[in-house]
Amino acid sequence: MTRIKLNRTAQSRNQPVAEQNRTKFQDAGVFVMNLIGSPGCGKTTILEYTARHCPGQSAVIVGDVKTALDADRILQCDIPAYPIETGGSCHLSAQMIADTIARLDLDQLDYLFIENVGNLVCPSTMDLGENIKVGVLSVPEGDEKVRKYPALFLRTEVVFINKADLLPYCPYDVERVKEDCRKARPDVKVFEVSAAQGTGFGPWMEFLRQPDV
Ligand SMILES: Nc1nc2c(ncn2[C@@H]2O[C@H](COP(=O)(O)OP(=O)(O)OP(=O)(O)O)[C@@H](O)[C@H]2O)c(=O)[nH]1
Ligand SMILES: [Mg+2]
Repeated sequence: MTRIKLNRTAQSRNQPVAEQNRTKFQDAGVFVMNLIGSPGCGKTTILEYTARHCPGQSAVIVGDVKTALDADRILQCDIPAYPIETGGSCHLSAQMIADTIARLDLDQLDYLFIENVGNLVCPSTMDLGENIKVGVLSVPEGDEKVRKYPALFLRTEVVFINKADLLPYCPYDVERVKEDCRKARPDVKVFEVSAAQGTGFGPWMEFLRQPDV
């Protein structure tokens, strides 16, 4: 009971700031994506590939409990990256994004990618003001994640199935996962990729050129 009350309070504090962020993003004409997935599913590797091939000006905000290691990886792709150390929090908040974008010239950007803290639960209901949520799954995690974490997959316009190169070694029913994603959200776009090998990204690049959401 107490837990639900606390969650509601956190949400009600978060939402007005998320709306302010959204207005700033809309005014600047920047398309904002919030990437959510388990620790190690490949969010940063997907963003490294995306940053290198993005069809416009982009920047990345990277949330981690500790360290700026992932932001450093993005910087090495010659893309501006802004680390947020949450210091223990399991998700980013709209206020953390507001504080970070205060240092950014949004008018210069076409795309802003936000890598959330690795977690399939806590970030799913926390609005940051983004245009879309992007779920990231990976083959070695097992193929039941969409069923087990419905709160996230009801909200994701795009889902990656990453580490497709490991399909020969891991039991994973790709078609069933795609079907689960569509059951959760009929208009979802599912992209099967190997970020490590840089394969399967054509449809994602096409989507970025013309996001139809
Ligand atoms: N085999 C394989 N390994 C991958 C792939 N993508 C990422 N990895 C590896 O998976 C590990 C984790 O990748 P990251 O991109 O750091 O994952 P992350 O989701 O950003 O992790 P956190 O930020 O810690 O939550 C690294 O060792 C990557 O090299 C892939 O497509 N195939
Ligand atoms: Mg990462």
